[in-house]
Amino acid sequence: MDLQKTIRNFDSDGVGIHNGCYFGMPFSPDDATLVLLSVPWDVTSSFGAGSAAAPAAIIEASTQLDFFDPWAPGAWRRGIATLPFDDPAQSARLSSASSHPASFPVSPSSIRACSEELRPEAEAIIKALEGRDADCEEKDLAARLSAINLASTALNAEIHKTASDWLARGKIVGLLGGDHSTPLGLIKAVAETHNNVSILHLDAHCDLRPAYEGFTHSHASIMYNVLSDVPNVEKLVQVGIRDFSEAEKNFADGHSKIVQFTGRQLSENQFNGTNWATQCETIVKTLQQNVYVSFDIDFLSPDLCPGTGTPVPGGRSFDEAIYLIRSIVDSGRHIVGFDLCEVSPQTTIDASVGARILFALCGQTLRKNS
Ligand SMILES: [Mn+2]
Repeated sequence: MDLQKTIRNFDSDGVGIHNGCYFGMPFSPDDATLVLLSVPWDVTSSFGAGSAAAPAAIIEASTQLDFFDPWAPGAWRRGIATLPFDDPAQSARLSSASSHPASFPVSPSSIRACSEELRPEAEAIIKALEGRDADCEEKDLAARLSAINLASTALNAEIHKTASDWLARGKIVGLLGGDHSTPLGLIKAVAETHNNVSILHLDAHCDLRPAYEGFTHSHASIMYNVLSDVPNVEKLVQVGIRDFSEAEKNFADGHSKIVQFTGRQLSENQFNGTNWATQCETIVKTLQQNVYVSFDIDFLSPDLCPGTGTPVPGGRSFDEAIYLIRSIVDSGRHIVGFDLCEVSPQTTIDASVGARILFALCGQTLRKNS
């Protein structure tokens, strides 16, 4: 079915339909301009797990949305499709079928199952590191770590391949995590496809730690890994960060590609009379023509994401976040890909806010991009 026919047959003002797709939308990946890739994976979450449940919960919550977006009216009509991913029943079957946690390579249909099998291994490592399990032997620890690192590498390779295939077909790809380790393969694929790519990284954290807790693909290492593995990303602009180590701060200050706008700095400017629109303009000016948005939900104030693994006080409001994303497109720049990570649907607020951020990201991405 072609795009126009699909739209004609779809009642966008009707009751939300549970068809397994984000927003209950009717588009096939072939017809849509934007495809959404779900990665239900949260193996290395150090504090609170649960973001592996985000894609399913956001799909569920997203059918409640109304489609009129005043800042991107009708943009969804260019088509938003949901790439198939593992449902819980399928994961359970795969999980019981695999005899060892490290059943490689990870296939897209077993991401959640593999994540669930490896999490206890990761928890054992974290427990030992925190001194809560003194009996855990060194070699046991090393074997567990190696299993997790191998699986994470396989996962990222898989995502890179899937994303590259869709990008080669002229689609824009958005990714739904999972924890913040999940978008590395997509970022790589986007930077291989487009020139002049900057990353706008919205987060309470810098995620610049090399191999946090021994995990090479930790949620806390994503931007460190991007800078070392994806040299054609030309700029990393981090906004809203408010919980970071001195080592990360020094690393960022000494790195020619990194620009930071800390949470405190944004607040101070605001207290001194610089309005949010002006701050957004300043931020966006540091980005190149093609922008990849990496959105950690903990960028927002914790009341909007109470379930997320590492909530941090401060944080921006919902409209401030959307206005910043809108400013990218207002400036004539293009959004060439995005991810939304670390939504942990412990409450209805978490999934509902996640779904609405996702819809706004889709709307701005589709608004002027061509
Ligand atoms: Mn974060």
